[in-house]
Amino acid sequence: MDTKEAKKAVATKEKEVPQVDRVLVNQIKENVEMKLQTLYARTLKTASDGQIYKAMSMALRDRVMEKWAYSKEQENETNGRQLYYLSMEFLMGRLFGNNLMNLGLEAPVMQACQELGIDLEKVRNSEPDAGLGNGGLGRLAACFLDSLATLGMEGHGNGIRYEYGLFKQKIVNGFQVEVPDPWLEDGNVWEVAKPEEPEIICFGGKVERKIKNGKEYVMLEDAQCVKAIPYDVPVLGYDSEVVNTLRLWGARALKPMDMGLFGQGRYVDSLAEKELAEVISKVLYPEDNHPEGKALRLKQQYFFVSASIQSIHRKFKDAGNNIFDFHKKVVVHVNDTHPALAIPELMRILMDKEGLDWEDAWSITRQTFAYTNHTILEEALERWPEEMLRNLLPRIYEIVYEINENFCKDLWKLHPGGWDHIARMAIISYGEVHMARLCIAGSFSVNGVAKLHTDILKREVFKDFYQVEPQKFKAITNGVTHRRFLLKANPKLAHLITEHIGDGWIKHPGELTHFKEQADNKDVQERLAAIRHENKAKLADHIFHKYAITVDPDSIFDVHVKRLHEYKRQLLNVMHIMFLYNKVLDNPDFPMHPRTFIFGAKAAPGYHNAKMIIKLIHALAKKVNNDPRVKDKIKVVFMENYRVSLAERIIPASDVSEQISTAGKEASGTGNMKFMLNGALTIGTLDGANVEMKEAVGTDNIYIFGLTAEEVSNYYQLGHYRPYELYQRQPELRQVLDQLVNGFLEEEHPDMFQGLYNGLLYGHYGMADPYFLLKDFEPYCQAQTRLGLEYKKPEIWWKKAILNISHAGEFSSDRTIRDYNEQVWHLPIYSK
Ligand code: B1N
Repeated sequence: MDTKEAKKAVATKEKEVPQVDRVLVNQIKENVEMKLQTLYARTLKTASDGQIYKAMSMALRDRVMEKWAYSKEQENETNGRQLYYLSMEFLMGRLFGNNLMNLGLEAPVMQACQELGIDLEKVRNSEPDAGLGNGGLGRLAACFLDSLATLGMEGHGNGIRYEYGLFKQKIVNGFQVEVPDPWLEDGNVWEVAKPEEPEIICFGGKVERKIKNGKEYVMLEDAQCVKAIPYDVPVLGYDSEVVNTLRLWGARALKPMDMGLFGQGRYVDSLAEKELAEVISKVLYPEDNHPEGKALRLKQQYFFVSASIQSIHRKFKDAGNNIFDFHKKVVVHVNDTHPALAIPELMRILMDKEGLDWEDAWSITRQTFAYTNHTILEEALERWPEEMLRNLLPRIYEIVYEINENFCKDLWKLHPGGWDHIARMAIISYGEVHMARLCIAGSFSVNGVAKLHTDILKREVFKDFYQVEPQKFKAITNGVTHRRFLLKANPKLAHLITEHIGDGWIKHPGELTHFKEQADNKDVQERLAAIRHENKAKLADHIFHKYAITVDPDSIFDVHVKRLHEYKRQLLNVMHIMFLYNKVLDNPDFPMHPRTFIFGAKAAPGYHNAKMIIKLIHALAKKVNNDPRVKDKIKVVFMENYRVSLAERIIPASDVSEQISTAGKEASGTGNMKFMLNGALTIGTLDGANVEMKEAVGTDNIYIFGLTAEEVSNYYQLGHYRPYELYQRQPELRQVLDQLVNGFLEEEHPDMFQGLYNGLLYGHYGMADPYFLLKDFEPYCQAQTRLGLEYKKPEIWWKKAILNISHAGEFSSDRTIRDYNEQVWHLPIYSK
C-alpha cells in the first residue's frame, strides 16, 4: 500500500482496515510493549490504562521528535521570516489523537491496538485535556497553530505553562463548584523542558542611568528577578514536514533556596523566594471576557512577554542577523491586549541592550507587531492603574510614558486644542494605562475577528484611531480546525464526505463546496441522518451513565455549549424551554417534536449571575425531567465540565446549534463554526460570524431572529427600551418570568432566582434587561417553532444540513491563516 492510499485509509477511518502496512503495525506493537517495560516494568496484562496511554504516547513521541529535529534544522538553514503568536491562553485539549492523525498513523495504530487487545478509546480518554485557556480566545490560538503547521508556515506559539489549567467544574446540588486542575501531576509526555535556556525577568527596583565611555546606560537596581524556563511542545501539521514549537514558560526562582536562612535553621523562610517566583505560572485566571485587575495577572503578562521577546531576540542574533532587519525576519502577533507589554519590552531590548536610539527602536517595533482585538465589551478592555505599572515595571513604565508623550504630540498636530479628543485616545489617561491604545499605537496592523465586529471597532470603539490610520484596520474572520472538529471528532461523517468528493478537503477545506451536489441525494441524506443518530445514541449512553437521565436519540438535540455569560443569553434559552413546558402543560397534545436541551458551560468563579443561571438550568432540569405530564417531550441536560474533549463528543451529536448572543456583543464566536462543519443547523442572532455564516449558507438554511446590532446600539443610545412593557403586554412571557419567582421551580426557596428576575425587569444598576432577552423572546420562540416544524420534514432538514457542511470550509482556520498571511504576516510557505 503506497502512502497516498494509507492516508486515504486514515482519512476515511475504515473500520476493517483492508491491508495496513504490516511492517509498520508490527513495529508499533513492539514499540508499545517495549515502552511499557522500560517505563513501568509492566506488560500489557499488568499495565493500567494510564500506563498504556503513556507508553503509546512515548512511542508516538519518538516519531514526532525525529520530525521536529529535521524541521528545526531546516528552519535554521533557511533563516526565513518567522511568526511568533503571543497568547496568555492556548486551549490545546488532548494531543495524542491529534498527533496520531497528523502523522497518518491512525489506521496502523488502530490495527496494532486491535491485535494487542488495547481499547484505543479508553487510552485516548486517559489523557488529561491541556486546558490552558478559558474559551474561544484560547481555542482560537490552538486552531491557528494547527493550521500554521499544516499550511507549511513557520509560526510558533508563546505562552505560559500554567501548573493549573482552567478549573474543573463539579455540580453539587445544582451549583457549580470549582475544583483545581493539576493537569501536569502525572507528567506531560508532549513537552520538552529546556532548563539550560532560561531567560531572566525582573520586577520592581529602580531605574538607574550610568555613563560609560560617553554613552548612557540604563540599568535596573534592586529588582526582584525570576527565571523563565521554556517548555517546548511540538506542533505537528496534517501531512506536513513543518513542525512548529509551542513554547510555554514556567517560572522558577533564581536560587532554589536561601542557604543563609537555611543555615540559620529557618527552613520555611529559606524557600520563600522560590514560592514567590513559582506562583507566577501557577494558575490561569478563570475570567473569560472580563479580566480582573490583579497585580499577579500583570506579573504573568510581563513574565511571559519578556521571556518571549528576549528569546526571540536571542535566536535572531544567534542566526547572525543585523538588528536593523529585525522586523523583516520577525513578526510578533499579540492575541488581544494581554501580551501588550511585548511592545515596550522590545523597545527596552532595542535601546538598552542593542543601544539603538528611540526613533530607530520605535520604527522597528511598530513594524514588528500586529494586534487582534477580540471583544468590544467595555468591561473586558484592559486598563491598568498607572501606579501599578510604575511600581512593578519601572523601566517599562518609562517607555510607555514616552510612547504616550510622542503619541499625544502627534495627535496634537492633528487636533490642536482638542484636549477631550486627545484624552479619549491617550495611552495613559486619568491614571490608567489603556492597553488597546498601546497596541494600536505600537502595531502595523489591527484586526477584528469578524466583519461585523470590525465594523463596530471602526465605527465605535476605535473610531478616533480609525480616522487617523484607516489603513491599519482589517477584518479577518475567525476559523476552526476542521481536522480536529470534523475529521477526528466525526470520522463517519468525514468518511461520507470523502466518498463523494475525495479527501482533498482535508487540506483544502474550500473543496467542501463540492459536497453541495449531494444536497438532494436521498441516499446521502439518509446516511447523514444515520451517522447523526449513531452519534446521538452514543451521547445518550454517556448521559445515561453519567447523570442517570434517559434521553431519546430520536428527539431533537438542541445544544447550547460555551462559557456562561449574560450576553450569550443561556437564560433566553431557559425561558424558551419554560415557554414550551407551559404549552405542554396547557395542552397535553401540543404538537411538538420531542427535544433534548443540552447545556454545557463554566461560569467565572466570581460571576454571581452566571452561577445562578447554572443553578436555574438544574432547577428546570429537575422539574421537567421528572414531570410525567411532558411524557418525554422535553428533557434538559446540563453536562458538567465543558471542555475541548467534551466538545468533540457533543458537537457531532447535535442537531441544533444555539448562537443567540445579543447582537453586537459576540465578537465572532467559533463554536458556531464547529457545529456548522458537522451539519447542525444554527438558530442565532445576526451577531459575530453568524452574519457571515448566513451569507455563506443562505437565509433559508439558518434560523435567524432578533434585534440587529444597529437596533441594539440605538436602544442603548436613545435609552428607550422598556422591558416592563413587554412583560405587561405578553402573557406567555409574563408567565415564564413569574415562574422564576413564584416557587414554580424551587418550591423551598422561591426567592432563589429573584436576582435574575429583578435584573430583567428593573435592572441592578443602570438599565433593566441590558441584553434584551425580553425583546428577543417572542422572535426566538417563533424561530424555534419554525425549526421544529422543519425537523419533521427529513428531506428539507438534511438538505439544509448538507448545505451547511458544504459551506463550512470558509470557516476553517486554514482560510483564516491564509488571510492573515496575505494581509498581515507575509510568511514564506514551505509545502511538501
Ligand atoms: O474571543 C473569541 C471570539 O470568537 C469570541 O466572540 C470572544 O468573546 C472571545 C479576556 C477574553 N474575547 N475576549 C476574550 C478571554 C479571556 C480574558 O481574560 C478576554 N475572549 C474573547 C476568539 O476571537
